[in-house]
Amino acid sequence: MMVRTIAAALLVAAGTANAADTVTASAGWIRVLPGSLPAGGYVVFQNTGDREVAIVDAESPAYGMAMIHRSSTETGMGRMEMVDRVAIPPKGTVAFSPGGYHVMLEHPTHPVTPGEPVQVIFTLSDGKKLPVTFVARPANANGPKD
Ligand SMILES: [Cu+2]
Repeated sequence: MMVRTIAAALLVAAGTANAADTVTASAGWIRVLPGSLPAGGYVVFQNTGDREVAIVDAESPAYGMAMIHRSSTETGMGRMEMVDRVAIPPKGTVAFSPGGYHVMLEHPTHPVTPGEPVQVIFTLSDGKKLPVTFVARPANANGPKD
């Protein structure tokens, strides 16, 4: 009787500690470029929890390689660098957008065409996975719908 009560309490605790539930993603889109050029993925993350959660990795079944990059024009020339983690502050949002953070998607496993949904699975700093559906957009797109 006692043991059962404790087990139930542990299950409840484990459920509320699920940080993946506190991080959501919206407005995901991918700018598909011609040929075999890498595609940039953009999305907005929201953390509704009380603790910082970081994005630490990304993968996609539609691409052989997915990396988290950040673009900068600090030197006056466009360049980008690999990023190990992107922290989403408690009660905060972080936008991946052209000119800033993006998911760099390379080596498509099939020709990705505009309008197609593309799944990207992010790994969070607590080990949880966050699957997000992006929409493929043409090279001249500026957002998920325009
Ligand atoms: Cu990049």
